[in-house]
Amino acid sequence: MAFGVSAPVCLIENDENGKLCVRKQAKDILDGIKEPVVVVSVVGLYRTGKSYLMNRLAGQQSGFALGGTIESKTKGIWMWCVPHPNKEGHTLVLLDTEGLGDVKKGDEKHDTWIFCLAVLLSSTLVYNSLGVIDNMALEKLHYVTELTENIRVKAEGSRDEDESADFMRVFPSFVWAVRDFTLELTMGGDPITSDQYLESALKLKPGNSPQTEQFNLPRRCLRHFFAVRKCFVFPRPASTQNMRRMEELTEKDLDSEFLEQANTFCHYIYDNADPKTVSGGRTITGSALGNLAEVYVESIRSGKVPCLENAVVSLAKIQNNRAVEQALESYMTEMLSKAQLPMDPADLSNIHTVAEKKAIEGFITMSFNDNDQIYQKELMGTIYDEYQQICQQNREESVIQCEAVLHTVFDKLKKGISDGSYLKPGGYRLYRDMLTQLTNEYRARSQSQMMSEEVLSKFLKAKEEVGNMILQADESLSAAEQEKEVQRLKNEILEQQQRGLEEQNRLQAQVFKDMQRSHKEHVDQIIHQMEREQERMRRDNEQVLKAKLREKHALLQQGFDQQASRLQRQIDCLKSEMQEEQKSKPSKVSRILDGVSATAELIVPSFVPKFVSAISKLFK
Ligand SMILES: Nc1nc2c(ncn2[C@@H]2O[C@H](COP(=O)(O)OP(=O)(O)OP(=O)(O)O)[C@@H](O)[C@H]2O)c(=O)[nH]1
Ligand SMILES: [Mg+2]
Repeated sequence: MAFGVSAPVCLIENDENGKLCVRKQAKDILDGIKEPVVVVSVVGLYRTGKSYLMNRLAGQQSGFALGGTIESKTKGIWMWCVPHPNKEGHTLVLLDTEGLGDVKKGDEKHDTWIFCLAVLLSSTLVYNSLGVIDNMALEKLHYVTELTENIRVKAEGSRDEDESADFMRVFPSFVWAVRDFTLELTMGGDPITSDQYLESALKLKPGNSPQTEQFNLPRRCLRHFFAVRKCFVFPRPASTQNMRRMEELTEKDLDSEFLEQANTFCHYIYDNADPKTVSGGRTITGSALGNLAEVYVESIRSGKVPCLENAVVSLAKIQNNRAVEQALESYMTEMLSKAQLPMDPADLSNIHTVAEKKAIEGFITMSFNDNDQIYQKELMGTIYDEYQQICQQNREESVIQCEAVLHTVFDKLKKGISDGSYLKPGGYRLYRDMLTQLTNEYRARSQSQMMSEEVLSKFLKAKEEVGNMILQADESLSAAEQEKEVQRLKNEILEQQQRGLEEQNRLQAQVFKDMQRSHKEHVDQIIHQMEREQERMRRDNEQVLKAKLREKHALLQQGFDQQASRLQRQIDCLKSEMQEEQKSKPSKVSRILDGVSATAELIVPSFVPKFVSAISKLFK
């Protein structure tokens, strides 16, 4: 299987001052990814075949550099973005990390941060180790026991009582890949699955002596932080001789059982690894992942503990400003390429509707925790202003075209006036007939133009004086006839002005119709997005709940009654939180509606929103 074309690049490494930094090349690649990302990272001790396993996930023989010697190879965190093999519209981001525990590095904290970053950036974390899952293997995984010191979920001052639920909700799912596994998977003579193998290795010991505590700690951390745990065991892939040149080996040179396991592992990841989300159930795109990496690395650089809640706030600011910018850009590009001014306002409105829909879609995918729709309202207002400018330009273009027609059509009349042809007895009749004939001709030639009547109205008003002059000069008419004619002329001008006004009213009605459509589009899309996020959040919570119930059951079975009842309290809390969340849905929706409608009213005073289809569904 081969589905990646790009090559791995370094995402995070030490700069010349020995501090972690995000590499621009990788950031640029992520910036270009506007679709959701499934992020799989691998961590583990150095020289354990991590890079090789990641290459298999990329469907490639080579990519992440392998080392054939005892020296550690991968430095920092490397990234490889490939199209997701079976989730359309998703990118699979593989993160290969520097091997942990290389004594030559002499910087323990560096390893800790690599581990934390892998946890923070991924949606699935693969822990890779050689041999068996025994106490030693778990002791080497001490990084999990330090997660609570090195990662904060909530911002300062709002630390939750049940921190493990917070971690569980935001942490990736956990996969333990045991390499060079030579044992048989049986327990008490019965075959067991690799998952059962992992769970039995994570069993807690009763008692609370310091030794027992030390034994239980990594196990408890794994059980408490990672709601979804999975294990795969792999036999040795090839002979020692061959393994030094793994990159050159074809499938037939590899052990068939290894191949089978590797395929099962890869398919498990493709089918089950979720898109990366941050607190609140929000799926993030590649570009947001790049920003997230920068935010976390920045806090580590400045000596702070990375905090998920703060990161989401920083990320939201960056993402939302960019989301508004890009949505506007998309709107303008679409409008400028499709609209050919002057054009029928209804056609222009249709182009605007499509362009706005696309822009909102783009905005919604990219924006982030725009809780009070602050940025979306900004987008709504700016698109409206841009659209009004385009409409104004459309009117101006239409005026230019109408005036050109007017100029050509009424040229004859102008000539007649200037050479005095109408200044004679019976001249007024001639003038009037000519005016009527040319007015009809003008209308016939400019009827498709929205400003046609308005332009004509101004023209006729300007000609009122000349008409009166010709009338006064026409001696063939009696004073009474002249008087009647003056009145008729006045009425005619008024009628024409009325036509112009009606034309303008039709344009105004179009503005309201546009606003109505735009409002509906914004609300529909926000609610749709909110539903997706809530669904995701509900799933995350249910996963946490299930894990806690499972854990409680296990604790009771092993006689940890006190811990089990503490867990029960956490379960009750979580359940009531979930109920509250469900109950608050209608009020959230009406807050959104109020906010967006208020913005629409600000933009177009006296705008009355028509309520939208999606809402009735939500109140059921
Ligand atoms: N024993 C064993 N060796 C493997 C396995 N997979 C790959 N190797 C070999 O182990 C060596 C190291 O593989 P890498 O994939 O570079 O290991 P790594 O964990 O990424 O190493 P670092 O980047 O240094 O941490 C290479 O020679 C591989 O060919 C495996 O399953 N078992
Ligand atoms: Mg490596």
